Amino acid sequence: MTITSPSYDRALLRPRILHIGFGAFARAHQLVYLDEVLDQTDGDWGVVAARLNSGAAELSELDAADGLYHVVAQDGSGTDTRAVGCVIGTAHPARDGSEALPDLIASAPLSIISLTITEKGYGLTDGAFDPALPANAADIANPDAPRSAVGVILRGLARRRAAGLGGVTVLSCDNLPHNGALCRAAVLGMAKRIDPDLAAWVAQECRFPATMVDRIVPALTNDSRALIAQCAGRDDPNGILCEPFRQWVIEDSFAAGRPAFEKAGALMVSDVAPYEDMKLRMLNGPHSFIAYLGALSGYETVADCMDDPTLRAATRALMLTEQAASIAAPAGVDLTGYADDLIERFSNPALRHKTVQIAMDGSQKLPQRLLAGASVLAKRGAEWPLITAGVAGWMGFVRKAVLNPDFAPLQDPLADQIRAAASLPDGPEFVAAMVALPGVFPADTSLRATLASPIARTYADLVEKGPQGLLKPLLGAT
Ligand code: NAI
Ligand code: CS2
Repeated sequence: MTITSPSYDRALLRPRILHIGFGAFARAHQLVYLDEVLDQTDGDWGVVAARLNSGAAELSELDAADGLYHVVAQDGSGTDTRAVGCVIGTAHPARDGSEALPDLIASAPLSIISLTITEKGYGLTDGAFDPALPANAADIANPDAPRSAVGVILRGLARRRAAGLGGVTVLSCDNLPHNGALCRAAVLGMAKRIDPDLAAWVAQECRFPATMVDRIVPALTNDSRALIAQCAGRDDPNGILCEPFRQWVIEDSFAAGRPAFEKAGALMVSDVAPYEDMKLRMLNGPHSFIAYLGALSGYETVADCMDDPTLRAATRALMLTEQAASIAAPAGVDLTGYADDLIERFSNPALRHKTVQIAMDGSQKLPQRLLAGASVLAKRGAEWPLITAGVAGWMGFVRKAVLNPDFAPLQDPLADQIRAAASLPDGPEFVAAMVALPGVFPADTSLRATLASPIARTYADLVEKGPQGLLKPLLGAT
């Protein structure tokens, strides 16, 4: 059993980064990069790991372990275990009080607030700050006791400004297109409604770089926890299992310095957009396609789906004939090779990445993962039958989850509206109600109608013939 442990002096670390959303992904991605940077450069880039909602007990367990936790990377050929040491403290409002995170943001050493708060955590609709969403409305009405991530950040920034300190970098690491700009829109959108002077200060002093983040990190299960215990030599509730592959592309625009992320292999660039588009459409779109059509086929994991010849071929065809055609590849990237590597990564037998996990929050994922590519193809007069099959799969999945809770839980911020749609007769009425959900299909009415037009027929095919019966003829046609 070999464990790579921090080689740097942990006593030198100070609270320079606040990570909000210390879930599965951050543990295996941003914090591993930072750990490797520290191994090479020493420095004082310590992290305070925070969560806003659940998970206070796990954070206390992390404190009890002196901030050390384990990341196990595994594929068919073996495991690699790392003890990560960059966490120097934890914060949770329910445990430490509502000023705990703003206190940190307003402290002099703090330079970066990094985020993995899921797509829904930004409080956006159609890519814009939505003041009507309940969490946003509550924080606008009561900015001194915020509950949303954006409200907490603003409360901290307001105190930072009052203390005469400079701005910080807010580093979104969520799977959103142009995540830096969207994060900025969310923070400024709320700031303008709370205090226009604060909004002007944030716009001037803070930076919101875009990032493309990639590493497949399934939620911890009893099985992965047992494997981590075996590899780490102790039970570790904050440990995580992931694939060996990782990628991070970061817009090099920081307000108050940054770790030398490039030393751990991150690509620092001036324009992240081509990488974001490639990853969201080639990886995440097919991931959602597999999640919905795979779950409806009775498959528990992504790797199980890749063992099914029809789903495997359909996923690759979706990548190469539709999604790849909708993007401009980053310089030097061969999209066929990228697609083949993705199919290999999806086939990793060790991860047991659940289709039902990826299926959650579909209303927040479909726009950038599937409908964005369809929009490009539609404007060009090309066809998008596999994307349509994925969208029909989403509708079939959520309907089945509403009507049969033993099949899968319905987890989505629009769950109430989805339940209302699923109470309609199965067929065109249900499909039309799903298309009309806020923020999923494009706001442009003509484009929305074009994208929606093939879906009722494809959905009917899915209901009548099942995923295999729907996909096989599409493969013949592509
Ligand atoms: P997770 O469920 O382990 O952690 C999610 C974190 O977000 C938790 O701390 C949770 O409390 C917080 N959160 C959820 N809703 C929130 C809200 N409305 N406001 C504030 N915080 C909220 O999930 P995981 O795997 O860490 O993924 C998080 C995000 O990271 C994903 O949604 C995605 O955008 C991104 N990501 C995940 C990858 C993965 O393979 N797990 C890979 C690439 C990106
Ligand atoms: C997945 C992603 O849960 C999901 O929706 O599609 O989180 C995926 O694992 C990552 O983006 C891989 O980088």
